[in-house]
Amino acid sequence: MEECIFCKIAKKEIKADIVFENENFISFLDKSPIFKGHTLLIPKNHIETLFDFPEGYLKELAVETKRIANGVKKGIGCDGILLINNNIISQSVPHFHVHIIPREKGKLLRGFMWPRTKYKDGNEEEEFREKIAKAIEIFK
Ligand code: DGP
Repeated sequence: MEECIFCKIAKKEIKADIVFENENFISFLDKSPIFKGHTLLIPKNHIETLFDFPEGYLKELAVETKRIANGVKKGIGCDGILLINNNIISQSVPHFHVHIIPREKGKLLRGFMWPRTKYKDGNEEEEFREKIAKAIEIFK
C-alpha cells in the first residue's frame, strides 16, 4: 500500500518546510495555506484521527500545539491564531494534524478552510518558515 504523505514528511522522504520537531512530533508549513504562515503539527507515528490517539500522548499534543501556535504568533506577528483539526469528515490526509492558522484583525475567512493562498515565487515561503522556527526556539 502507498505510504501516507505525512509519514513520508516525518521520515524526511519528501521535502517540507519544517519549523519544529522533537521525538514524537513534527511541524511544517501547509503547502496550500489559508493565510501565509499556516502551519501543521503532526505526530511522527501514523495516528489517523483524534479517536486513535493514545491517552498518554494527549498532554504532549496540547503542549506542542501551544508551542507552535506561540511560534506562529510571535514569528509573523499576527493578531491571533485559529486551530482546526478535521477528523474523518473534511480530513483529506488520514494522518492526524492540527492546523495552526494565523489570523489578522479585519482579514476575514470567506468560507470554511478556503480560499487558499500561495507564497510568492522565490524566498517568501522560506522567510515564513524561518520566522516561525526562530520564534519557537526563542519562546520555548
Ligand atoms: P485536511 O483537509 O484537514 O486533511 O488538511 C490537510 C492539509 O494538508 C491541507 O491544508 C493541505 C496540506 N497538505 C497536503 N499534502 C501536503 C504536503 O505534501 N505537504 C504539505 N506541506 N502540506 C500538505
